[in-house]
Amino acid sequence: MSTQERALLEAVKESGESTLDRATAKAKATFDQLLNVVLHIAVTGRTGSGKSSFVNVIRGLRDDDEGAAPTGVTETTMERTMYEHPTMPNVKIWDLPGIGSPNFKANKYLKKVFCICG
Ligand SMILES: Nc1nc2c(ncn2[C@@H]2O[C@H](COP(=O)(O)OP(=O)(O)OP(=O)(O)O)[C@@H](O)[C@H]2O)c(=O)[nH]1
Ligand SMILES: [Mg+2]
Repeated sequence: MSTQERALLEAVKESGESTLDRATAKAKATFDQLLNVVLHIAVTGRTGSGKSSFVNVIRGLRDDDEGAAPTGVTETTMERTMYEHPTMPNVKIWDLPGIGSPNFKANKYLKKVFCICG
């Protein structure tokens, strides 16, 4: 038996399936599942710390490009906004308001931004 055949047999055994076809189908299903995973990344921090600028850089945009997150020297982002990654549509980047301003006090932040009640 060749090294390749031994490796194949070992892979089928490790998959917990009885045949190569079944192991292949299982691997494909797992792979498809992984491709469908949505990754949400939330960017938070103090007002004016550069969150929206960071989101734009991650998306390969300049601040004045169309579709870029608005940036500014005064408090700018007033509600959570989702942006898609340019090449990975399953990656969602959330630009959040700044924390700690009178509009978004630290102790009310989560409730106000995510409507988490309780
Ligand atoms: N010098 C410098 N300025 C930056 C940097 N990142 C952002 N800025 C500037 O800082 C200011 C605030 O940037 P924003 O990205 O709007 O900050 P923010 O955290 O989204 O602000 P809010 O939406 O108000 O919470 C803007 O004038 C940006 O151009 C940086 O890395 N260096
Ligand atoms: Mg902002």
